[in-house]
Amino acid sequence: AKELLSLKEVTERAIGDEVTFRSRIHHQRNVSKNLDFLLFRDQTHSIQGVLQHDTSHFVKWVQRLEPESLVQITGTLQQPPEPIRSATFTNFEVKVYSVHLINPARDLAFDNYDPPETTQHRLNNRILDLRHPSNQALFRIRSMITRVFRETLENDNFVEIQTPKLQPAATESGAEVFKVNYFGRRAFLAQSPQLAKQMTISADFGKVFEVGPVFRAENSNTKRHLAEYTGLDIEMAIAHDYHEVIAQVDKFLKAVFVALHKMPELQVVRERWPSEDLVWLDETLILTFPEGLQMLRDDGIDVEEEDLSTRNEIRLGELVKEKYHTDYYILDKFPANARPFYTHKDANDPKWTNSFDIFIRGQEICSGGQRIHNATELRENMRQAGMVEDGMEAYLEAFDLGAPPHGGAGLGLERILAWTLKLNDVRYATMYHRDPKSLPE
Ligand code: ATP
Ligand code: AMO
Repeated sequence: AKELLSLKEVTERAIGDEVTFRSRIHHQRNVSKNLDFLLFRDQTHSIQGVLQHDTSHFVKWVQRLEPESLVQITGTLQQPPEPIRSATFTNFEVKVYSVHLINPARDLAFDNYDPPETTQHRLNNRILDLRHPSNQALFRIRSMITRVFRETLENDNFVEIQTPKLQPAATESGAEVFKVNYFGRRAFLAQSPQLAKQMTISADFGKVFEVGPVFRAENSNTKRHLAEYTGLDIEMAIAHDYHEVIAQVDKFLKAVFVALHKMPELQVVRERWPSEDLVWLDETLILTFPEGLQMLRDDGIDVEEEDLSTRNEIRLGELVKEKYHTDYYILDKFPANARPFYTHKDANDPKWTNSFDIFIRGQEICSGGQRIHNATELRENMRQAGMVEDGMEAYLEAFDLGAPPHGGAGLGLERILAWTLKLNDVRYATMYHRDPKSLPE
Protein backbone atom coordinates (compact mmCIF):
# COMPACT_ATOMS: atom_id res chain seq x y z
CA ALA A 1 0.00 0.00 0.00
CA LYS A 2 1.14 3.53 -0.73
CA GLU A 3 2.11 5.75 2.21
CA LEU A 4 -0.73 8.18 2.87
CA LEU A 5 0.63 11.68 3.51
CA SER A 6 -1.06 14.69 5.03
CA LEU A 7 -0.70 17.82 2.90
CA LYS A 8 1.47 19.26 5.66
CA GLU A 9 3.82 16.30 5.14
CA VAL A 10 3.66 16.92 1.40
CA THR A 11 5.16 20.38 2.00
CA GLU A 12 8.34 18.63 3.22
CA ARG A 13 8.80 16.59 0.02
CA ALA A 14 10.70 17.61 -3.14
CA ILE A 15 9.86 18.33 -6.75
CA GLY A 16 9.56 15.08 -8.72
CA ASP A 17 8.44 13.01 -5.71
CA GLU A 18 5.40 10.80 -6.07
CA VAL A 19 2.84 11.42 -3.31
CA THR A 20 -0.48 9.94 -2.24
CA PHE A 21 -2.88 11.86 -0.04
CA ARG A 22 -6.51 11.92 1.00
CA SER A 23 -8.40 15.20 0.76
CA ARG A 24 -11.55 17.06 -0.13
CA ILE A 25 -12.12 18.48 -3.57
CA HIS A 26 -12.20 22.15 -2.60
CA HIS A 27 -12.75 23.54 -6.10
CA GLN A 28 -12.45 22.63 -9.77
CA ARG A 29 -11.77 24.71 -12.83
CA ASN A 30 -12.70 22.67 -15.90
CA VAL A 31 -10.60 23.96 -18.75
CA SER A 32 -11.38 21.40 -21.47
CA LYS A 33 -12.30 17.76 -21.90
CA ASN A 34 -8.63 16.87 -21.39
CA LEU A 35 -7.59 19.47 -18.82
CA ASP A 36 -8.80 20.18 -15.33
CA PHE A 37 -7.38 22.31 -12.50
CA LEU A 38 -8.32 21.10 -9.06
CA LEU A 39 -7.89 22.42 -5.57
CA PHE A 40 -7.48 19.80 -2.85
CA ARG A 41 -7.91 20.59 0.84
CA ASP A 42 -7.20 18.60 3.98
CA GLN A 43 -7.34 19.61 7.66
CA THR A 44 -4.55 22.14 7.50
CA HIS A 45 -3.37 22.67 3.91
CA SER A 46 -4.42 22.99 0.30
CA ILE A 47 -2.65 22.03 -2.91
CA GLN A 48 -3.33 22.82 -6.52
CA GLY A 49 -3.64 19.81 -8.86
CA VAL A 50 -3.44 19.53 -12.63
CA LEU A 51 -5.19 16.72 -14.42
CA GLN A 52 -4.22 16.36 -18.05
CA HIS A 53 -5.07 13.12 -19.78
CA ASP A 54 -5.60 11.63 -23.21
CA THR A 55 -8.53 9.54 -22.01
CA SER A 56 -11.07 12.32 -21.83
CA HIS A 57 -13.71 10.09 -20.20
CA PHE A 58 -11.49 9.89 -17.10
CA VAL A 59 -11.15 13.68 -17.00
CA LYS A 60 -14.90 14.09 -17.54
CA TRP A 61 -15.62 11.67 -14.71
CA VAL A 62 -13.43 13.72 -12.34
CA GLN A 63 -15.03 16.96 -13.54
CA ARG A 64 -18.43 15.67 -12.47
CA LEU A 65 -17.32 14.99 -8.86
CA GLU A 66 -19.00 17.35 -6.39
CA PRO A 67 -16.94 19.73 -4.26
CA GLU A 68 -16.34 18.40 -0.71
CA SER A 69 -16.14 14.82 -2.01
CA LEU A 70 -13.45 12.78 -0.28
CA VAL A 71 -10.81 11.52 -2.72
CA GLN A 72 -7.48 9.76 -2.66
CA ILE A 73 -4.98 11.28 -5.05
CA THR A 74 -1.66 10.05 -6.42
CA GLY A 75 0.60 12.28 -8.47
CA THR A 76 4.02 13.86 -8.77
CA LEU A 77 5.09 17.18 -7.30
CA GLN A 78 6.07 20.01 -9.61
CA GLN A 79 6.90 23.70 -9.46
CA PRO A 80 3.72 25.85 -9.27
CA PRO A 81 3.33 28.31 -12.17
CA GLU A 82 3.06 31.25 -9.75
CA PRO A 83 4.50 31.68 -6.25
CA ILE A 84 2.08 30.61 -3.50
CA ARG A 85 1.06 33.26 -0.99
CA SER A 86 -1.59 31.76 1.26
CA ALA A 87 -0.59 30.44 4.71
CA THR A 88 -2.49 27.22 4.07
CA PHE A 89 -1.14 26.34 0.63
CA THR A 90 1.63 23.86 -0.02
CA ASN A 91 4.61 25.13 -1.96
CA PHE A 92 4.00 22.66 -4.82
CA GLU A 93 1.55 21.77 -7.51
CA VAL A 94 0.64 18.13 -8.01
CA LYS A 95 0.37 16.48 -11.43
CA VAL A 96 -2.46 14.07 -10.84
CA TYR A 97 -2.58 10.64 -12.42
CA SER A 98 -4.90 8.74 -10.13
CA VAL A 99 -8.16 9.84 -8.51
CA HIS A 100 -9.99 7.39 -6.24
CA LEU A 101 -13.40 8.49 -5.00
CA ILE A 102 -13.70 7.36 -1.37
CA ASN A 103 -17.01 9.01 -0.51
CA PRO A 104 -18.96 11.58 -2.50
CA ALA A 105 -20.58 14.66 -0.94
CA ARG A 106 -23.94 15.93 -2.12
CA ASP A 107 -26.61 18.58 -1.50
CA LEU A 108 -24.15 21.23 -0.37
CA ALA A 109 -25.80 24.26 1.25
CA PHE A 110 -22.92 26.45 0.08
CA ASP A 111 -19.49 26.32 -1.44
CA ASN A 112 -16.52 26.41 0.94
CA TYR A 113 -14.42 27.87 -1.87
CA ASP A 114 -16.63 30.95 -1.76
CA PRO A 115 -18.58 30.75 1.50
CA PRO A 116 -21.48 33.10 2.27
CA GLU A 117 -20.99 36.22 4.37
CA THR A 118 -24.14 35.57 6.39
CA THR A 119 -23.38 34.03 9.75
CA GLN A 120 -26.64 32.19 10.20
CA HIS A 121 -26.43 30.24 6.95
CA ARG A 122 -22.96 29.03 7.88
CA LEU A 123 -23.96 28.18 11.46
CA ASN A 124 -27.02 26.31 10.17
CA ASN A 125 -24.75 24.12 8.07
CA ARG A 126 -22.08 23.76 10.68
CA ILE A 127 -20.29 20.59 9.53
CA LEU A 128 -19.67 22.05 6.11
CA ASP A 129 -18.66 25.34 7.75
CA LEU A 130 -16.33 23.63 10.23
CA ARG A 131 -14.40 22.14 7.32
CA HIS A 132 -13.38 25.64 6.23
CA PRO A 133 -9.68 26.38 6.91
CA SER A 134 -10.61 29.31 9.18
CA ASN A 135 -12.49 26.97 11.51
CA GLN A 136 -9.89 24.23 11.31
CA ALA A 137 -7.39 26.83 12.57
CA LEU A 138 -9.75 28.39 15.13
CA PHE A 139 -10.57 25.11 16.88
CA ARG A 140 -6.90 24.18 17.03
CA ILE A 141 -6.32 27.48 18.84
CA ARG A 142 -9.22 26.65 21.17
CA SER A 143 -7.59 23.30 21.92
CA MET A 144 -4.30 25.08 22.69
CA ILE A 145 -6.07 27.25 25.31
CA THR A 146 -7.46 24.31 27.30
CA ARG A 147 -4.08 22.57 27.03
CA VAL A 148 -2.21 25.65 28.34
CA PHE A 149 -4.80 26.00 31.12
CA ARG A 150 -4.15 22.42 32.27
CA GLU A 151 -0.38 22.73 31.87
CA THR A 152 0.10 25.98 33.76
CA LEU A 153 -2.13 24.89 36.63
CA GLU A 154 -0.76 21.36 36.92
CA ASN A 155 2.74 22.85 37.07
CA ASP A 156 1.58 24.76 40.13
CA ASN A 157 0.10 21.63 41.76
CA PHE A 158 -3.57 22.30 41.07
CA VAL A 159 -5.82 19.23 41.01
CA GLU A 160 -8.24 18.83 38.10
CA ILE A 161 -11.82 18.18 39.23
CA GLN A 162 -15.22 17.54 37.62
CA THR A 163 -18.23 18.77 39.55
CA PRO A 164 -21.90 17.79 39.03
CA LYS A 165 -23.88 19.73 36.48
CA LEU A 166 -27.13 18.72 38.18
CA GLN A 167 -27.48 20.99 41.20
CA PRO A 168 -30.08 21.35 43.98
CA ALA A 169 -30.02 25.18 43.76
CA ALA A 170 -29.00 27.98 41.43
CA THR A 171 -25.23 28.43 41.76
CA GLU A 172 -25.11 32.13 40.83
CA SER A 173 -28.48 33.13 42.37
CA GLY A 174 -29.75 34.96 39.21
CA ALA A 175 -32.83 34.11 37.18
CA GLU A 176 -30.98 32.62 34.19
CA VAL A 177 -31.20 29.01 35.29
CA PHE A 178 -32.45 25.91 33.45
CA LYS A 179 -34.80 23.77 35.55
CA VAL A 180 -34.78 20.01 35.10
CA ASN A 181 -36.97 17.21 36.36
CA TYR A 182 -34.79 15.13 38.68
CA PHE A 183 -36.75 11.94 39.51
CA GLY A 184 -39.84 14.05 40.15
CA ARG A 185 -37.96 16.66 42.15
CA ARG A 186 -36.68 19.96 40.90
CA ALA A 187 -33.01 20.42 40.04
CA PHE A 188 -31.03 22.98 38.08
CA LEU A 189 -28.30 22.86 35.48
CA ALA A 190 -25.16 24.37 37.02
CA GLN A 191 -24.71 28.05 36.13
CA SER A 192 -21.08 27.61 37.24
CA PRO A 193 -19.09 25.16 39.36
CA GLN A 194 -19.00 27.88 42.01
CA LEU A 195 -20.55 26.09 45.00
CA ALA A 196 -18.91 22.74 44.33
CA LYS A 197 -15.45 24.17 43.77
CA GLN A 198 -15.64 26.11 47.04
CA MET A 199 -16.80 22.95 48.84
CA THR A 200 -13.76 21.14 47.43
CA ILE A 201 -11.54 23.75 49.09
CA SER A 202 -13.26 23.05 52.42
CA ALA A 203 -12.47 19.38 51.69
CA ASP A 204 -8.79 20.45 51.79
CA PHE A 205 -7.84 19.95 48.14
CA GLY A 206 -5.93 23.24 48.32
CA LYS A 207 -5.90 24.26 44.65
CA VAL A 208 -8.34 22.95 42.05
CA PHE A 209 -9.41 23.64 38.50
CA GLU A 210 -12.15 22.52 36.16
CA VAL A 211 -12.84 22.70 32.44
CA GLY A 212 -16.52 22.07 31.98
CA PRO A 213 -19.92 23.09 30.63
CA VAL A 214 -21.77 26.04 32.14
CA PHE A 215 -25.49 26.54 31.55
CA ARG A 216 -27.22 29.92 31.53
CA ALA A 217 -30.79 30.38 30.37
CA GLU A 218 -29.97 33.79 28.86
CA ASN A 219 -33.13 34.39 26.86
CA SER A 220 -31.62 36.96 24.57
CA ASN A 221 -29.47 37.01 21.50
CA THR A 222 -26.28 38.95 22.06
CA LYS A 223 -22.82 38.47 20.68
CA ARG A 224 -21.53 37.75 24.21
CA HIS A 225 -23.98 35.22 25.60
CA LEU A 226 -24.39 31.50 25.04
CA ALA A 227 -26.90 29.26 26.79
CA GLU A 228 -24.12 26.68 27.19
CA TYR A 229 -20.47 27.64 27.26
CA THR A 230 -17.18 26.19 28.45
CA GLY A 231 -16.01 27.48 31.80
CA LEU A 232 -12.37 27.48 32.85
CA ASP A 233 -12.54 27.64 36.63
CA ILE A 234 -10.00 27.76 39.41
CA GLU A 235 -10.40 27.82 43.17
CA MET A 236 -7.61 27.93 45.74
CA ALA A 237 -6.81 28.36 49.41
CA ILE A 238 -4.98 31.64 49.78
CA ALA A 239 -2.00 32.30 52.04
CA HIS A 240 -2.13 36.10 52.34
CA ASP A 241 -4.20 37.84 49.72
CA TYR A 242 -6.68 37.20 46.90
CA HIS A 243 -4.16 38.69 44.49
CA GLU A 244 -2.65 35.20 44.56
CA VAL A 245 -5.67 34.23 42.44
CA ILE A 246 -5.06 37.11 40.05
CA ALA A 247 -1.44 35.99 39.68
CA GLN A 248 -2.53 32.46 38.68
CA VAL A 249 -5.05 33.62 36.08
CA ASP A 250 -2.58 36.19 34.76
CA LYS A 251 0.13 33.54 34.36
CA PHE A 252 -2.27 31.35 32.39
CA LEU A 253 -3.53 34.13 30.11
CA LYS A 254 -0.04 35.39 29.30
CA ALA A 255 1.05 31.84 28.46
CA VAL A 256 -1.93 31.71 26.07
CA PHE A 257 -1.00 35.02 24.41
CA VAL A 258 2.60 33.89 23.92
CA ALA A 259 1.58 30.48 22.52
CA LEU A 260 -1.03 32.04 20.24
CA HIS A 261 1.40 34.42 18.58
CA LYS A 262 3.65 31.47 17.73
CA MET A 263 0.91 29.43 16.06
CA PRO A 264 0.68 29.38 12.25
CA GLU A 265 -3.09 29.01 12.72
CA LEU A 266 -3.27 32.66 13.80
CA GLN A 267 -2.59 33.85 10.22
CA VAL A 268 -5.24 31.48 8.87
CA VAL A 269 -7.87 32.79 11.29
CA ARG A 270 -6.93 36.35 10.33
CA GLU A 271 -7.62 35.71 6.64
CA ARG A 272 -11.27 35.50 7.68
CA TRP A 273 -11.33 37.61 10.85
CA PRO A 274 -8.70 40.35 10.61
CA SER A 275 -7.09 41.35 13.91
CA GLU A 276 -3.98 43.10 15.16
CA ASP A 277 -1.62 41.44 17.63
CA LEU A 278 -2.91 41.68 21.16
CA VAL A 279 -0.88 44.13 23.23
CA TRP A 280 -0.17 43.32 26.87
CA LEU A 281 2.23 44.61 29.50
CA ASP A 282 4.99 42.61 31.22
CA GLU A 283 3.55 43.81 34.48
CA THR A 284 -0.21 43.51 34.06
CA LEU A 285 -2.17 46.68 34.65
CA ILE A 286 -4.49 46.43 37.65
CA LEU A 287 -6.87 49.36 38.04
CA THR A 288 -9.31 49.70 40.90
CA PHE A 289 -12.99 50.13 40.13
CA PRO A 290 -12.95 53.74 41.45
CA GLU A 291 -9.95 54.50 39.22
CA GLY A 292 -11.87 53.10 36.25
CA LEU A 293 -14.90 55.21 37.13
CA GLN A 294 -12.71 58.30 37.34
CA MET A 295 -11.28 57.66 33.86
CA LEU A 296 -14.82 57.45 32.48
CA ARG A 297 -15.89 60.61 34.32
CA ASP A 298 -12.82 62.47 33.04
CA ASP A 299 -14.03 61.45 29.60
CA GLY A 300 -17.35 63.18 30.29
CA ILE A 301 -19.39 60.06 30.97
CA ASP A 302 -21.90 60.16 33.80
CA VAL A 303 -21.46 56.81 35.60
CA GLU A 304 -22.87 55.51 38.84
CA GLU A 305 -20.86 53.62 41.40
CA GLU A 306 -23.12 50.54 41.12
CA ASP A 307 -21.68 48.67 38.13
CA LEU A 308 -20.47 49.23 34.58
CA SER A 309 -22.68 48.76 31.53
CA THR A 310 -21.20 46.84 28.64
CA ARG A 311 -20.97 50.08 26.71
CA ASN A 312 -18.96 51.77 29.45
CA GLU A 313 -16.74 48.70 29.79
CA ILE A 314 -15.88 48.98 26.12
CA ARG A 315 -15.26 52.72 26.41
CA LEU A 316 -13.04 52.14 29.43
CA GLY A 317 -11.10 49.59 27.37
CA GLU A 318 -10.45 52.28 24.75
CA LEU A 319 -9.36 54.80 27.38
CA VAL A 320 -7.04 52.23 28.98
CA LYS A 321 -5.53 51.46 25.57
CA GLU A 322 -4.84 55.16 24.93
CA LYS A 323 -3.36 55.83 28.35
CA TYR A 324 -1.58 52.56 29.20
CA HIS A 325 -1.11 50.94 25.76
CA THR A 326 -2.56 47.57 26.67
CA ASP A 327 -5.48 45.48 25.37
CA TYR A 328 -5.45 43.38 28.52
CA TYR A 329 -6.03 44.63 32.03
CA ILE A 330 -7.70 43.83 35.34
CA LEU A 331 -10.35 45.87 37.11
CA ASP A 332 -10.18 45.22 40.84
CA LYS A 333 -12.35 46.04 43.89
CA PHE A 334 -15.87 45.89 42.48
CA PRO A 335 -18.70 47.39 44.52
CA ALA A 336 -20.50 44.88 46.78
CA ASN A 337 -23.85 45.59 45.08
CA ALA A 338 -22.57 44.26 41.77
CA ARG A 339 -21.26 40.95 43.10
CA PRO A 340 -22.77 37.58 44.12
CA PHE A 341 -23.52 36.67 47.74
CA TYR A 342 -20.36 34.59 48.23
CA THR A 343 -18.02 37.56 47.57
CA HIS A 344 -15.69 38.67 50.38
CA LYS A 345 -15.94 42.35 51.33
CA ASP A 346 -12.98 44.68 51.50
CA ALA A 347 -11.77 44.67 55.13
CA ASN A 348 -11.47 48.49 55.18
CA ASP A 349 -14.76 49.39 53.54
CA PRO A 350 -17.65 46.91 53.09
CA LYS A 351 -19.00 48.98 50.22
CA TRP A 352 -16.24 47.42 48.10
CA THR A 353 -15.18 43.81 47.61
CA ASN A 354 -12.04 41.76 47.10
CA SER A 355 -13.15 40.86 43.59
CA PHE A 356 -12.13 41.61 40.02
CA ASP A 357 -12.96 41.25 36.34
CA ILE A 358 -10.46 40.75 33.53
CA PHE A 359 -10.86 42.48 30.18
CA ILE A 360 -9.53 41.83 26.69
CA ARG A 361 -10.07 44.62 24.15
CA GLY A 362 -12.63 46.15 26.54
CA GLN A 363 -14.70 42.97 26.93
CA GLU A 364 -15.09 40.95 30.12
CA ILE A 365 -13.58 37.47 29.89
CA CYS A 366 -13.20 36.59 33.59
CA SER A 367 -14.67 37.25 37.02
CA GLY A 368 -13.12 36.25 40.30
CA GLY A 369 -12.26 37.17 43.83
CA GLN A 370 -12.00 36.19 47.44
CA ARG A 371 -14.94 34.27 48.99
CA ILE A 372 -16.51 34.51 52.40
CA HIS A 373 -15.19 31.55 54.43
CA ASN A 374 -16.94 32.29 57.73
CA ALA A 375 -20.21 30.31 57.94
CA THR A 376 -22.08 32.92 60.00
CA GLU A 377 -21.09 35.73 57.66
CA LEU A 378 -22.07 33.62 54.64
CA ARG A 379 -25.55 32.91 56.06
CA GLU A 380 -25.98 36.58 56.89
CA ASN A 381 -24.95 37.64 53.39
CA MET A 382 -27.39 35.17 51.85
CA ARG A 383 -30.16 36.53 54.04
CA GLN A 384 -29.35 40.09 53.01
CA ALA A 385 -29.36 39.02 49.35
CA GLY A 386 -32.88 37.64 49.92
CA MET A 387 -31.81 34.04 49.33
CA VAL A 388 -33.35 30.97 50.95
CA GLU A 389 -31.26 28.12 52.36
CA ASP A 390 -33.29 25.48 50.48
CA GLY A 391 -30.97 23.48 48.29
CA MET A 392 -27.94 25.20 49.82
CA GLU A 393 -27.67 22.86 52.84
CA ALA A 394 -24.65 20.89 51.61
CA TYR A 395 -22.85 24.09 50.64
CA LEU A 396 -23.43 25.69 54.04
CA GLU A 397 -22.44 22.51 55.91
CA ALA A 398 -19.08 22.65 54.14
CA PHE A 399 -18.54 26.03 55.80
CA ASP A 400 -19.63 24.80 59.24
CA LEU A 401 -16.63 22.46 58.98
CA GLY A 402 -14.25 25.44 58.83
CA ALA A 403 -13.21 26.27 55.27
CA PRO A 404 -9.77 27.86 54.74
CA PRO A 405 -9.57 31.43 53.40
CA HIS A 406 -9.90 31.04 49.64
CA GLY A 407 -10.63 32.64 46.30
CA GLY A 408 -11.04 31.74 42.67
CA ALA A 409 -12.06 32.81 39.23
CA GLY A 410 -14.09 31.72 36.23
CA LEU A 411 -13.23 32.41 32.59
CA GLY A 412 -15.42 31.94 29.52
CA LEU A 413 -13.43 30.03 26.90
CA GLU A 414 -15.53 31.32 23.99
CA ARG A 415 -15.12 34.90 25.16
CA ILE A 416 -11.34 34.56 25.35
CA LEU A 417 -11.36 33.41 21.71
CA ALA A 418 -13.97 35.88 20.50
CA TRP A 419 -12.21 38.99 21.78
CA THR A 420 -8.57 37.96 21.43
CA LEU A 421 -9.14 37.01 17.79
CA LYS A 422 -11.80 39.65 17.12
CA LEU A 423 -14.40 37.10 16.02
CA ASN A 424 -16.89 39.54 17.56
CA ASP A 425 -19.43 36.80 18.28
CA VAL A 426 -19.09 33.99 20.82
CA ARG A 427 -21.11 31.64 18.62
CA TYR A 428 -18.18 31.27 16.21
CA ALA A 429 -15.98 30.10 19.08
CA THR A 430 -18.02 27.02 19.96
CA MET A 431 -18.59 24.07 17.64
CA TYR A 432 -22.29 23.54 18.20
CA HIS A 433 -23.65 26.67 19.78
CA ARG A 434 -26.69 26.84 22.03
CA ASP A 435 -28.70 30.04 22.05
CA PRO A 436 -32.47 30.60 22.39
CA LYS A 437 -32.99 29.69 18.71
CA SER A 438 -30.70 26.66 18.48
CA LEU A 439 -32.86 23.60 19.03
CA PRO A 440 -35.76 22.52 16.79
CA GLU A 441 -39.25 23.64 17.96
P1 ATP B 1 -21.40 37.87 33.49
O1 ATP B 1 -22.74 37.21 33.51
O2 ATP B 1 -20.30 36.97 33.26
O3 ATP B 1 -21.13 38.84 34.59
P2 ATP B 1 -22.31 39.59 31.52
O4 ATP B 1 -21.63 40.16 30.38
O5 ATP B 1 -23.61 38.90 31.34
O6 ATP B 1 -21.28 38.61 32.13
P3 ATP B 1 -23.51 41.20 33.51
O7 ATP B 1 -22.84 41.77 34.70
O8 ATP B 1 -24.59 40.20 33.67
O9 ATP B 1 -22.34 40.69 32.64
O10 ATP B 1 -24.04 42.35 32.61
C1 ATP B 1 -23.24 43.38 32.13
C2 ATP B 1 -24.05 44.18 31.14
O11 ATP B 1 -24.38 43.35 30.03
C3 ATP B 1 -25.35 44.66 31.70
O12 ATP B 1 -25.23 46.03 32.01
C4 ATP B 1 -26.35 44.47 30.61
O13 ATP B 1 -26.58 45.70 29.94
C5 ATP B 1 -25.69 43.57 29.63
N1 ATP B 1 -26.34 42.28 29.57
C6 ATP B 1 -26.20 41.27 30.45
N2 ATP B 1 -26.90 40.21 30.09
C7 ATP B 1 -27.49 40.54 28.95
C8 ATP B 1 -28.34 39.84 28.08
N3 ATP B 1 -28.71 38.58 28.31
N4 ATP B 1 -28.75 40.46 26.96
C9 ATP B 1 -28.37 41.73 26.71
N5 ATP B 1 -27.56 42.43 27.49
C10 ATP B 1 -27.13 41.85 28.60
P1 AMO C 1 -19.47 35.03 35.84
O1 AMO C 1 -20.94 34.90 35.97
O2 AMO C 1 -18.92 36.41 35.63
O3 AMO C 1 -18.74 34.48 37.14
O4 AMO C 1 -18.95 34.09 34.68
C1 AMO C 1 -17.57 33.87 34.50
C2 AMO C 1 -17.18 34.11 33.04
O5 AMO C 1 -17.94 33.29 32.18
C3 AMO C 1 -18.17 33.95 30.94
N1 AMO C 1 -19.61 34.00 30.68
C4 AMO C 1 -20.20 33.65 29.53
N2 AMO C 1 -19.71 33.23 28.35
C5 AMO C 1 -20.58 32.94 27.37
N3 AMO C 1 -21.91 33.01 27.49
C6 AMO C 1 -22.47 33.42 28.66
N4 AMO C 1 -23.79 33.45 28.78
C7 AMO C 1 -21.61 33.77 29.74
N5 AMO C 1 -21.81 34.20 31.00
C8 AMO C 1 -20.60 34.32 31.55
C9 AMO C 1 -17.55 35.31 31.04
C10 AMO C 1 -17.45 35.52 32.52
O6 AMO C 1 -16.41 36.39 32.84
N6 AMO C 1 -18.61 31.88 39.67
C11 AMO C 1 -18.16 33.09 39.01
C12 AMO C 1 -16.70 33.03 38.72
C13 AMO C 1 -15.85 33.01 39.93
O7 AMO C 1 -15.91 33.97 40.72
O8 AMO C 1 -15.09 32.05 40.11
C14 AMO C 1 -18.96 33.27 37.74
O9 AMO C 1 -19.63 32.39 37.24
O10 AMO C 1 -16.27 35.24 30.45
